[in-house]
Amino acid sequence: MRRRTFFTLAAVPALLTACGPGDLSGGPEPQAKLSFRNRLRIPPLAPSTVDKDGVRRFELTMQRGRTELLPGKPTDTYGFNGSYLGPTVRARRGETVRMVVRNELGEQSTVHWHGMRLPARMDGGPHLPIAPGATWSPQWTITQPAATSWYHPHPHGATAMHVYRGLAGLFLLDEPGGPTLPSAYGVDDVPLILQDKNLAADGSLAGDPLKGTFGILGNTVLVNGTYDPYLAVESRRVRLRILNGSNARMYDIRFADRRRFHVIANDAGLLNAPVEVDQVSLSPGERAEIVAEFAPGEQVVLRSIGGSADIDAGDLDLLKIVAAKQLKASPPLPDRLADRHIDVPAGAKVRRFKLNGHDSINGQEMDMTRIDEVVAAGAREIWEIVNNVYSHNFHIHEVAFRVLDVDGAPPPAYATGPKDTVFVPGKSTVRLAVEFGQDTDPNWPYMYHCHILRHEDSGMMGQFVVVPPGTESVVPRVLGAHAGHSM
Ligand SMILES: [Cu+2]
Repeated sequence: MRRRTFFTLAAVPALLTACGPGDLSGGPEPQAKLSFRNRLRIPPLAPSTVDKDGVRRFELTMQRGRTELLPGKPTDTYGFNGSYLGPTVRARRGETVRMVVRNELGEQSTVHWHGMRLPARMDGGPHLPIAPGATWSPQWTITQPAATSWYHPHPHGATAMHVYRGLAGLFLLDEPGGPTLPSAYGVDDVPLILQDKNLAADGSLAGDPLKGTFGILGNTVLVNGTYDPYLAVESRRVRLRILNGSNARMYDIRFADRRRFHVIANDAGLLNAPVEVDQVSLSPGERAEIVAEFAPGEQVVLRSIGGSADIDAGDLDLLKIVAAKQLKASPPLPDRLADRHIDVPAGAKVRRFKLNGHDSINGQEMDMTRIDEVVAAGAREIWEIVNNVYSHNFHIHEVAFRVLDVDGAPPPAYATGPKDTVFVPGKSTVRLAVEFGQDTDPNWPYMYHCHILRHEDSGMMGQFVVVPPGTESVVPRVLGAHAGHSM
């Protein structure tokens, strides 16, 4: 009934932005106004089984398909267990999971578990290709706190295209005994995967994600693959897990009426306490969990406002939230959410990373055979990211970090939680307190890189290994073509 009412209200047809084949990357800004005609798709939860050894098994098949990104205009896309995006994997701290990944794309790819603390051989970076027709089955025990993580391909030089075509999914980590928060998936705990695309008039994915300064800055924003979406909610408080899954676009997210809401988590887990704001900014790869309140019967639009960065769009609608005439009560938001402190000791090691142009770090392009940094297991270090050019960001595999400062000033309170990806504005320096894990392997590296995928693919990436403390100086800095490695 509510749904019918909604369609009556929103009966005015939307005008698509002109987006012919000439309007490719660097083309028109996204359309500012939507009419919210389509119910937001919610990625299904991934089913799982328990193997004989007690390990929880998930199956993900990378496949090609056709998807109506624009209604009535099916286009060629990639997805996991479907034609576009992937199911939401959900597991608990303490569990051992086995991910059975089958590649039916007809071309090589990889699957990286973004935000996951795990052994380097399970990480799914560019050293772990899955050949066409092959299956890769990494497993690991989840040792980290609750977080909104995600998964996506990471084949060197082809990440941008594989993600752009649709390969991405959420990987939610729960923690037994955690705070009471909205957690009914798709009901009051709703994922929002933001992606911008250059959709041609026939609905096909246009643009070259490896061209221009930033690759794809698209003319159409999709949420969970849904164009022009609305979300119907039935409870007073709703948790939104927002992932910027775009190739390059930044979003500065607020409600159209500027209502305040609470940020409860950054990329790598809960803040120690909720932080009240009226806006959050997310660069590609970053996540935020927010809790917003709604009044019975109201409708409010979630928007991205034009910011000052060169990867911002102008003001644009993302999603309309339509509250039911009667809303269920929600438990109060807890005052405390976690007790986590990512600090570095006095005299901590400092590493500096200069981002150059769009294709190198410290003057060097990514080299699969070169180990750039050797880190002791369990280390706490300061990583200083120096950016003398335009917008970049920085993602470090395996770790959680805290942003110490941006050009000497502390980050906004809502961004002081555990993170794994950070925006590095043009002509700025960002310092991070980085917490490394205990899994060691001198032969298999983790990556750090710009998560603007055009830059990552072009070589703005480096490699580090984590080794037993005291062995740093004896680790070979050149990776041989040893067993299992594919260069
Ligand atoms: Cu970059």
